[in-house]
Amino acid sequence: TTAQIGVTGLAVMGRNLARNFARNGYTVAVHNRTVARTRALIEEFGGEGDFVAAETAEEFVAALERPRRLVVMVKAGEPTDAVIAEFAPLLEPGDMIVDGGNAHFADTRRRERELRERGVHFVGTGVSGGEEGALHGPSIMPGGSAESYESLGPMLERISAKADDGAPCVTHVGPDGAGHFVKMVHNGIEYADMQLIGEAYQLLRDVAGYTPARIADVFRRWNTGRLDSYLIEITAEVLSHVDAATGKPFVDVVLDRAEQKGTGRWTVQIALDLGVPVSGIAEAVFARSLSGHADLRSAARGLPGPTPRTLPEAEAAAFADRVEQALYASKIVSYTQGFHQIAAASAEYDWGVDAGAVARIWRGGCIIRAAFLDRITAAYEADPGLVSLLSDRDFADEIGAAQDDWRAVLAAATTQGVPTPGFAAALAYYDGLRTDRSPAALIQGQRDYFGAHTYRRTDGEGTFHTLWGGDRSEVEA
Ligand code: NBP
Repeated sequence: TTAQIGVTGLAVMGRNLARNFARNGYTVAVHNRTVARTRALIEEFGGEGDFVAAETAEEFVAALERPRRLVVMVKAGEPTDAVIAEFAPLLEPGDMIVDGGNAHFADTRRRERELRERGVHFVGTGVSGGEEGALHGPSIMPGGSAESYESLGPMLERISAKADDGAPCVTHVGPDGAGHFVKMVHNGIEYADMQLIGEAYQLLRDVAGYTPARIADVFRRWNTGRLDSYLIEITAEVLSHVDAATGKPFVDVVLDRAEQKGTGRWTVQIALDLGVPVSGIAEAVFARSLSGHADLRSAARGLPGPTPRTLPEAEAAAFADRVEQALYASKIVSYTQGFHQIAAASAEYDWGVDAGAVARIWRGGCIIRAAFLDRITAAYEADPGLVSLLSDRDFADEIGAAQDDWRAVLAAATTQGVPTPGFAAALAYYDGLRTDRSPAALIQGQRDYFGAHTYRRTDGEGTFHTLWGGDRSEVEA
């Protein structure tokens, strides 16, 4: 037998991806460092399609038709390098290694360069949607050479999620690390979305005085409108769930310390390097971090705050509507920031990423899938050179219509002591961009005062310094 594709690394993701290929009619070679996993896959799911079980790297490579397509689904980091080191000597020019793990894009760039020297295509590929996505159709974000996409594209399109209009959720994102970069920003946006939803929940609870079950109903209603999305849907499910042991709302028995695996942190680290303000994503990462500092939190427990006061029932429903406006406006801002980061990296690394296509392939098979993404695609289709999502007329109109409520919600949050770093950062970004004159002028003055760092003037060309320690005359620098 010759297999059209091979998957090595058969933990949850690899196993399900291999099954997905097999269920779509491909013959799939399967391999795992620990042979027991390979045997278990064949035993449990061998009937689902044509699998070729390989116990050694040599058997695995020999089972693949040429040019070989070899998908690596192992733990990101050193395991990926170990697997590449094991397989690369067995491959021939034209073969393809598809890394479907959550690799750092800089690692992907390095691996692609190294393998290119051997004539092997390295295709760093973002795969979103977790275990279920891998089995039933993920959103797939492949990088690498255009030539490799010609060979892989049709197979990836077959196994990918399909959006509501039937379009496969996969596109060739761009060369080398572009796919993994876009996957990383996807995860960063996911952090921001979750944080914003969390803040909306907290406001409905503490300001509107709603129970979790009632908040679930509010989210269900929102899910029929412009916020229609997977995350809003599962939020309603989680909020309406009752703990069997105690009979309490599930959300009240879960320890409030959020964990993270690191792609959100990468997004922020890299944004800092690129000089892109992704404040919404950063606040989401920091909020998780803050929640985990049990020592700081217990030390702060006695600090004074406002007297808790919930709204009278008659005002609560109107407040909930305002929270929807604030959530939607903040969401527009966090996507604006994420797409800015993708555009900045695309320019820096010469990737030529099509932002509209990225929004299109996030419409299915991934955690941030949402009706809203159609709008982003439309915005970039209307103007491929769009500087910012906020400069799209429709988004600008919507955020303009939301702004009074957005501000009112933040005012209430501040007065009542409900932390809303995501909503607040989004509004500060919006106002920071909108403003005619920012205090950056003053900062330039301060920098020139203490460090002779110079400044430019609003009324002409050139760079200047004021002799602060002398007669305060201005000199050309
Ligand atoms: P894990 O990330 O838990 O990795 C386990 C796999 O890596 C096993 O097959 C293991 O082999 C293999 N492996 C390790 Br660990 N070290 C190895 C080495 N030195 N040489 C060869 N193989 C090695 O699996 P996962 O949760 O299925 O995720 C796979 C990839 O997909 C990861 O990069 C992950 O970040 C990414 N991802 C995961 C999700 C998700 O929802 N879980 C979603 C999207 C992307 P063994 O069986 O011999 O120990």
